[in-house]
Amino acid sequence: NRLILATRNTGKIAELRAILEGAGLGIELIGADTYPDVPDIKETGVTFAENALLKAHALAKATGHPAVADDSGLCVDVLGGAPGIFSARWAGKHGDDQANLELLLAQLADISDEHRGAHFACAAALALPDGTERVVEGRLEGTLRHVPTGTGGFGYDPILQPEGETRTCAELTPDEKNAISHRGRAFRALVPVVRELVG
Ligand code: ITT
Repeated sequence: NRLILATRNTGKIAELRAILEGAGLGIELIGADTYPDVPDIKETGVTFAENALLKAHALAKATGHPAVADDSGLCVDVLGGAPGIFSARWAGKHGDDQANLELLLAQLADISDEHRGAHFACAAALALPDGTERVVEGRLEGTLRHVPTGTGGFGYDPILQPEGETRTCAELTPDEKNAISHRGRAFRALVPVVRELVG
């Protein structure tokens, strides 16, 4: 049996492989890049869960195999939850992590430390070719630094300091990040569901 990882984000793919292999799923994990002809999926949902399901269903239908998808983002308290589902294109161009992070820091320049609460959110969706679907969510609470620090991870990792940590997500090892992250939590919760529905 195959499980398609319905994402083109290389940072996510690396983390998903580590998380799912660590859970001992025993199913072959296939990146969406194996199916280059599947057109880009329009993320028209208004929640992480809706968008994750859209991506999982599109790949399951196109490939005839079960697919998991991740929709995720950074939700900033003082911005009412933004960038949220718009995290990947906050500065305009989809996937320009550097520009997104810089714009966000500029928007928060006058916000003091005690008001810099934020969390990462992740919806992990599973879809089968017959239309069966499941979705679970995970969060990582923290605060936002003023200056990016660390070289690990991707996206907004250099500015998110998890609760109880002195380092940013970009200073954690991959295993340390996966152990506490929104993505780690969501996909570990999805594992028993995959076992039940995919085998
Ligand atoms: P796919 O849709 O192909 O999965 P994407 O990059 O477009 O890839 P999203 O729409 O879910 O994915 O956008 C997620 C964005 O949220 C991503 O670009 C990052 O900027 C941010 N993000 C998500 N998880 C993160 C993490 O663990 N660390 C840092 N930033 C993260």
